Amino acid sequence: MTVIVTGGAGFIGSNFIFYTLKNHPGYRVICLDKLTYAGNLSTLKDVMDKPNFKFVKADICDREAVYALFESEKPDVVVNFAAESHVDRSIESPDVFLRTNIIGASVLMDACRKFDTERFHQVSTDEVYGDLPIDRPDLFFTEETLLHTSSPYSSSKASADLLALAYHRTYGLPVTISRCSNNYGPYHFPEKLIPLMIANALNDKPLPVYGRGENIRDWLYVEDHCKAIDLILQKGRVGEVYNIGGHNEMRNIDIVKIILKELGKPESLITFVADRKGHDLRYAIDPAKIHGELGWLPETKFADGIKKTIKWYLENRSWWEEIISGEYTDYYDKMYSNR
Ligand code: NAD
Ligand code: TDX
Repeated sequence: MTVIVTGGAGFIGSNFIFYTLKNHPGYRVICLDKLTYAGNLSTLKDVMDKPNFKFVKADICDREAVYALFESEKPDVVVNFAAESHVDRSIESPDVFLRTNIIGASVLMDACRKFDTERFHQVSTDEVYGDLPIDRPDLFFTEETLLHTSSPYSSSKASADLLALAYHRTYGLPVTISRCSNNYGPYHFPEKLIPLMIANALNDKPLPVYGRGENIRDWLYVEDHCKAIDLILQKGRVGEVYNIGGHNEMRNIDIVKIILKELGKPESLITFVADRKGHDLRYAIDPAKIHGELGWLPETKFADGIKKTIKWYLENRSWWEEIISGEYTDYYDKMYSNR
């Protein structure tokens, strides 16, 4: 079995590569990644020398490069994690989101058609459903919920989902789609809420909470997401969408307070800043379908997962310190200096 994992030098893709190599030692895994600001080759250093792993630097929008890779590797399965993934960046400059997240996905699907790949899995997000009201805890996103996006990021992800379903219906391409809630865990890029707050707290810098910190996200430990995708590849039905989430809703402010407490830092570091434009209020996944059909359940409780994550950031300071000392500093200044 040969699996191409796109975006495997990023947060979830790298964790998926580790999961796959560990749980399917007989598979060949090829990581295709452009190494944008969010991709780090150092993340993959422990698997680089494995005989059944290969890294290829390429852009998923580069049709020639993608076709050449498919021609030489003849993948059985393609899992597409490659994306521009940060909502705040999409608000500043949508273009690259449309290019990578939509055109890139279509190039990969064209390659799957051309080379008769047995499965194309599109890694999508709960953000395609828009948001839910904070005062209606009885409402959840199901696979039937209408797509109703808020940001250029989520619109680009929804577009790719629609394209994947269209390729299935029009060309019979064997696609599956998963829509997951917010992930956290090792190798999470420090522009996102949890790693940003850990890094700032450790450096005694202000913790910038958007609005009043009352927005709610549904957090899932990254390994549980990887396990769910693996199950969909093994047992999922083609043409189907599977929601992934662990009923773990939390307000941003509460997450930030947990991090401060765990690190022994004062709450006075919390700074309320201008809200995100179009800020989604609440995400909450109903995972009944993947539980009922595939038997998936999350294994890591948030209380344990956040401790493991903080420990990882403490033990792997060089990984994230290198990132926040590089060109990322310009981004941070631009986004937070006048907020
Ligand atoms: P990430 O930003 O950490 O990593 C993205 C990776 O894609 C990077 O390695 C980057 O170099 C690569 N990439 C970007 N553009 C590329 C291109 N044109 N060609 C090839 N490679 C390219 O993202 P992540 O948080 O790991 O998210 C992975 C996927 O999961 C995304 O599709 C995202 O929409 C989805 N998702 C993320 C979350 C979350 O909480 N992080 C939740 C649900 C779904
Ligand atoms: O500095 C911050 N302060 C803050 O209050 C940042 C970076 C975020 N926030 C808030 C905004 C959100 O309500 O925290 C919440 C989480 O923000 P992000 O980490 O940027 O994640 P989110 O916007 O929820 O999107 C994430 O989950 C769904 C991923 O980045 C997406 O790729 C995924 O699809």
